[in-house]
Amino acid sequence: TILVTGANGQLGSELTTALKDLFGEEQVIATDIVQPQEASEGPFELLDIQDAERFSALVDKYQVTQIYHLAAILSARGEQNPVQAWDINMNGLLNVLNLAKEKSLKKIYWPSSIAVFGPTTPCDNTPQKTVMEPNTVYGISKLSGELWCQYYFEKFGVDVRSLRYPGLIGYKALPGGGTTDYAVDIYHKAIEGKELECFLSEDSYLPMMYMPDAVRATLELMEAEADKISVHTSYNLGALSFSPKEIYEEIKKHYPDFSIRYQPDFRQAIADTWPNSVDDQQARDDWDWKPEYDLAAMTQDMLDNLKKLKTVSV
Ligand code: VAH
Repeated sequence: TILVTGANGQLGSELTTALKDLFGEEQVIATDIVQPQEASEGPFELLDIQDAERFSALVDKYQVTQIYHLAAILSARGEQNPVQAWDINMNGLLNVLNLAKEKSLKKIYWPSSIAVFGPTTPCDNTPQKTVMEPNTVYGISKLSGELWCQYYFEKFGVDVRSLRYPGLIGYKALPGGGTTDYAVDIYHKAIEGKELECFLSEDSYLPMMYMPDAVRATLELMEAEADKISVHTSYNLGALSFSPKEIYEEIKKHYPDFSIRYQPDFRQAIADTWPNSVDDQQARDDWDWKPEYDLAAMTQDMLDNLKKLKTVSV
């Protein structure tokens, strides 16, 4: 059985569905700190990832063999309350790693992020191994988390796998509290006929990825033979890179009247410290990673699906 934390989140909701499709509804236990807004098929349990006792009890109750630990505080929200973000992100991960060690769980998945890089990192085609001096609490927690994952692998043989996701863009659930959230919001605004007030400047390049690629990458990494995995911190994972201006121009091809206003706020300073693009050769070599969606294909698919969803809900 697989247990997913943060299952209501932007990534969690999509990965939970994909895992259910693969392994069966009853084999995937969705957990989150709040009830899901829409009831879905299959088991759901409330779980605060910092509650080690309840976590352990759930693992026993469902005879869990794998955990996808997705619950976390994202970059922008983390800066509002740094110590709390650190506690949630680190205690949650350490609870998972300890459970894996004590109960000999088969596999753990834990997402890292391009936020592990910082102002001193080379920002174009950022290498797998490079200078890492993140200056957000989220980035610090992800970098520390990567090292904890490697530590548990080396000392205790825990099979924990991880990807440094870029900004993720999907139509099913909204992100919450990230620096890349504008790239999801922009599609909603275009369809609603509203102007986007963009919290990043027009030329802020960031690495991004369409959700189907992110979900596929995750499942491919988790299905790969253990001896193919050479990186035990976290893999760089690339797909596309664009600026607010470029995604805006692409959407304008579909909605010529769409307008955008640039109003950079504190998130600009975060974006400025992150790469423009990453080198993901190691993931390509080890387990054959290859992205499918470019900006045009993603935009077409996002708009088609969002339109469908909005018509249903009206
Ligand atoms: C954030 N989307 O903005 C997350 C992230 C690539 C960045 O991990 O905080």
